[in-house]
Amino acid sequence: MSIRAVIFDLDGVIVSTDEYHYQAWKKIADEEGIYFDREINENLRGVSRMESLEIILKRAEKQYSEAEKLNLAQIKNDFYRELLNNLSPADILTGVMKVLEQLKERNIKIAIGSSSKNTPFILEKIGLGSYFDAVADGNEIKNSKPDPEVFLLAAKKLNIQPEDCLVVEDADAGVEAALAGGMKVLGVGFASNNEKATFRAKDLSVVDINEII
Ligand code: B16
Ligand code: MG
Repeated sequence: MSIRAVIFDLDGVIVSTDEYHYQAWKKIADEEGIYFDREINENLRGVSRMESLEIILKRAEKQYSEAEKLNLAQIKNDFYRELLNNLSPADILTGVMKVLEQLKERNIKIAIGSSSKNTPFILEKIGLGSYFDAVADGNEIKNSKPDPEVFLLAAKKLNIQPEDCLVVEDADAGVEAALAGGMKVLGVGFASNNEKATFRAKDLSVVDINEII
């Protein structure tokens, strides 16, 4: 297989910020009296902040104006950023550094492709601020996953053709996005059950990247 670059999703693949997203949205939902649980939260994986809010507001009894929605998203993000302050290199998920080092040894390019506008902050907090060859994130795209825009942007920044890229994703929306972009995809975590993924694994600790590419 001609893989020349690996593009990693951030939240749920490199670091478990997904739990902090849940806690912050849960606080907003509780304050607004809207039902929200971990199962509904699974639908927010990989989708943008405003789209996540829309999914939560589907269960609201009242209609929210655009200004109210922007305000709620801002409050959520402020609380989420407070939670992110606890992040450190110790929060990098199991197996991640082993795989990244294996790829560097083989001169395979590595990038981040994340829907999160907090990507630069998170990468700094976990000590990987200048580790990747390219970073494409929610600040630079119009359409979030399942649209392939963020992964195509990462490939473009690396100057590698999409068909030569492998994406590592934890979200069904991210698996869809990678395939729509003409890339191969390794589903981990929640997406390890996604049968559309080219490869699947519980997490990166059980992956020998040299066997895949
Ligand atoms: P933010 P990923 C995604 O990150 C999260 O999975 C998703 O839950 C979140 O809504 C989205 O980022 C936007 O995040 O509010 O920080 O801009 O999985 O694409 O790395
Ligand atoms: Mg993710």
